[in-house]
Amino acid sequence: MNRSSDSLHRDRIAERMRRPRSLRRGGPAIFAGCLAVLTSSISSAEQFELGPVAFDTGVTAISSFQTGSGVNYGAGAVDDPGDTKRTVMAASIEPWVELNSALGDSSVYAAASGVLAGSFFDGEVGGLFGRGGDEELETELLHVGWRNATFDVSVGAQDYIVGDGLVIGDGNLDTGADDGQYWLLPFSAWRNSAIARMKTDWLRVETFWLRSDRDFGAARLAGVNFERDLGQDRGTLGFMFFKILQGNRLNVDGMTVWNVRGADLRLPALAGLSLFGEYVAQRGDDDDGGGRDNAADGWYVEARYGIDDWEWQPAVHYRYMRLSGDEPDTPDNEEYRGLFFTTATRGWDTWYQGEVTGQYHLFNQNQITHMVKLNAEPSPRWILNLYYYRFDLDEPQYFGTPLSSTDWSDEVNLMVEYVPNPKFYVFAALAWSTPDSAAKAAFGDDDFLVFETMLILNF
Ligand SMILES: [Ca+2]
Ligand SMILES: [Ca+2]
Ligand SMILES: [Ca+2]
Repeated sequence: MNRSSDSLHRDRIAERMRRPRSLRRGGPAIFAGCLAVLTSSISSAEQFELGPVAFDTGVTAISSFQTGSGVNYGAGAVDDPGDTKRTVMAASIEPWVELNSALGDSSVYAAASGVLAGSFFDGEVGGLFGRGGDEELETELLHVGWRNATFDVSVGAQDYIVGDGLVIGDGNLDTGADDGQYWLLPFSAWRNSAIARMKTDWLRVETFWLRSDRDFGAARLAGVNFERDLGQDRGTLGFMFFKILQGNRLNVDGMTVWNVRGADLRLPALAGLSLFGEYVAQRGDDDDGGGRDNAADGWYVEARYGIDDWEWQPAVHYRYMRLSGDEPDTPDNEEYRGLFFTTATRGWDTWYQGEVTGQYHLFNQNQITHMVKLNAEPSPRWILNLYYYRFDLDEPQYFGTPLSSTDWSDEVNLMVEYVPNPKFYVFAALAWSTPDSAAKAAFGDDDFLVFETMLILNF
């Protein structure tokens, strides 16, 4: 199927594309704890005081190289069909400053940053969006807030992630045209926001109003999130509700979202085992899709078993995830929408699933995923990850184009991470994906192979 002229398909995919990839300073602990210590200190920067105001400043630089063959299973890049080999480099640099000023028992805080980003050579491997020569200079963080031991209120451009970012994570879809690149993810802040948080001993409550970037249709949403920490090493439970007040091209205007989740839940009898799971109901009206009722569901369960006593601290993970697809013979819209999922909150697989499939073809929509992941730490500086994914469609259609099968693809990813010091992070991965009958019908028969590296430097 030649998709180069299918602008709707391209738009819809583009809307759901999010580049994973920056170990953002102050972000969530990356990679299930193994990098947590390193990444929390990766934000080392200059600190100084001017009168009552404490300043933190720094610069984050990211660069990447990717090369792919058998692009889109041999169909070639979407923006240049037949071009089955692609190479792209990208780079971004982000100076940032954070301010804090104590006011008795409370404090006022603010942050600002700007990003210069660009792409070189062919352009994004899949050719969905992002070409060599794309560049952008734009503000990223720009917010102020006030907090004390119980309350925290902030407004402006800031990051906001709920849970591990399956639904609310990235407020800015990185595209070449608007953000200079698509894979480094220097842009993640909501373009505007108002967030009020309250923290008590037994519950955290957050109310939020968020506006995304233009690539996400300048979506406006408002909601509430509750989180209960079950105590030392017992995990977290969460509940969230929000409504999308305006969604434009996303066809999500009018959607309501209900979400319950559990993270890192432990069983006293089975040390080493931790459980994760989440359920998302997407309801309300599909106002931009003719007012149909939304009736979509998404959920996953995941188990991790780690052997901390062993020298390399190996761990095995298994995940099953099901995200509903639209059933053509019903009036309701059963198509689950990936919305604002982010990346690398618990590993590169949250929530880009598969370095090929998750980045170029399936975007947490009409999708069934089995994931097996093995990881180990040969030394405190080295992390190895091996993934096997099996992907199916939930319904036999690809972004609305009917197919005769749901059998999508199989994929293996091998990743190496190296953290020689707290200011430097190196990532390299080899990803191999082979199409099954549905992906063969939608794209082609060839294996899609990608090699990719990334460097992050904080100074
Ligand atoms: Ca954007
Ligand atoms: Ca982003
Ligand atoms: Ca339907």
